[in-house]
Amino acid sequence: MSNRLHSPDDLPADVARPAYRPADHAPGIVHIGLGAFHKAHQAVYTDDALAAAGGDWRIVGVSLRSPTPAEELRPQACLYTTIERSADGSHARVIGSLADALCLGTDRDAVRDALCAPATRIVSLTVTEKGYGIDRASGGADPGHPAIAADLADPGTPRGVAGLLVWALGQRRTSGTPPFTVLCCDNLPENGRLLRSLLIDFARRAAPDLADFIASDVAFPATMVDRITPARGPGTLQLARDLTGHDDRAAVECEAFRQWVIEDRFPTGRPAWEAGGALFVADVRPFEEMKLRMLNGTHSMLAYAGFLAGHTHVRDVMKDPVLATLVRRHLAAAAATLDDLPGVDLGTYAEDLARRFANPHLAHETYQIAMDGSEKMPQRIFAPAQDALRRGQSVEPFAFATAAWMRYVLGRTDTGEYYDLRDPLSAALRPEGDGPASAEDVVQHLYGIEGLIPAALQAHPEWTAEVLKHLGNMVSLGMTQAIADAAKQAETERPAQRRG
Ligand code: CS2
Repeated sequence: MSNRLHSPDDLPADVARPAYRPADHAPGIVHIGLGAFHKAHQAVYTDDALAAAGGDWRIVGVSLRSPTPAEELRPQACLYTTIERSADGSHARVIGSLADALCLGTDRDAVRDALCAPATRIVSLTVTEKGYGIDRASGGADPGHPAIAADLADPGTPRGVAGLLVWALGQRRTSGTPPFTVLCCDNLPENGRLLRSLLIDFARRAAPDLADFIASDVAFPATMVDRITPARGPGTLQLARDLTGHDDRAAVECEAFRQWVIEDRFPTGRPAWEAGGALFVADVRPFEEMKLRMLNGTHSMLAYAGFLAGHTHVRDVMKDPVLATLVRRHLAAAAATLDDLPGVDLGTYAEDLARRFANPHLAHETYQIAMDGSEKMPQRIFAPAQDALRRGQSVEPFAFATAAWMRYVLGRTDTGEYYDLRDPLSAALRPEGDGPASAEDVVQHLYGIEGLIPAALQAHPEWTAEVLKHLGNMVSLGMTQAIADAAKQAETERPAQRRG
């Protein structure tokens, strides 16, 4: 007999489970991007909110392309296990906040119904940075993005985020249903504002009468989300079985830490996410900059340098004393670009991050974080680098991170192994030819990609000199030696100071 997870009742005593009857709560949220991060983050906060305050706030999860999440979840009543992994051990918790799991490709009518339902008051999203099709320079829609192009050509059968949301907002307006609140939960700078400008611009092109309505009537609260959630590894499902006694094909592993800072602008209501520890604030931006620059920026630096130095996981990078020195230097340099944030000690935040990265129980691959660099580098590395220049601080750590990314873009390790770049710009990023590339050629090539590296940085002689120095070392001496040289230099520098 199958022992598939199917009920929250039939679990060992030490497995946490919903402190409410899931079936008693109707859906109120549609979430687009039914991946591990959503299941480890927003769905957990919603589980806490339902337990504390009830309400019809369960989630209809939608994946745009892959039918796999729905296939995994539906046979188990959309229940799944989160496994928190820390020095305290592995703690299993079964989550009941997902009410249904759909795939746009195969369940189009059900997705449309969910988006149009008056009960749906929030549409939240985690589709990764590249999923939206935002032209960062204009803030509008990028007509070269495949989903934007397809949806502009056929707005009645949308496939992508902008097309789908604009279509649904149009349907709701026609039927007199109030619009839903749109909550972008991806690691983008000012994510609410960015998604708003994307939808307004998309509407201008596809449904012009909706643009002003979206601008005036739809709320796009900004939010900062945080929980390290590695892609599921081979041991995850076995661990779920060991802990819960059930076969759970949808289990996720994550760290114990989680944080959610949200702008409190939900005209049609929201779950009591504060019950799970979410912080509601008037201005998310300082929190978001702190997280994007310190956590994500350092992550990207250590992913490129670490991957090329032969480290598979973030925890291995942190065990390498030379790279660990560069991690700490980067954390301090990123902190030095931030304004004061009342109630937050950035030194403590940095120490906590170093500890979180070192978590020996999480198998978080450097190759996973290295993905989509062209979408991540601007807010994680280039923006703080520009602020460092403005503040008269050293750009060395950001130049090192940039050089490591540029070296990664070459697509081949020092020992000659090829790897897939996994970046929407990969065809443009990799310089022509397979022969050895000089640092100058690589920098010139990447500087020439429109809208990627800010012109102000390119024009700054100190910046380009630092990037060239590090990239030159990486190309000629190899990654290990270049990292060792950079760390030696870092040890002689004064740590980055925040200027008051
Ligand atoms: C990581 C993030 O893959 C990446 O680019 O930097 O997914 C990171 O783990 C999360 O933002 C943590 O909240």
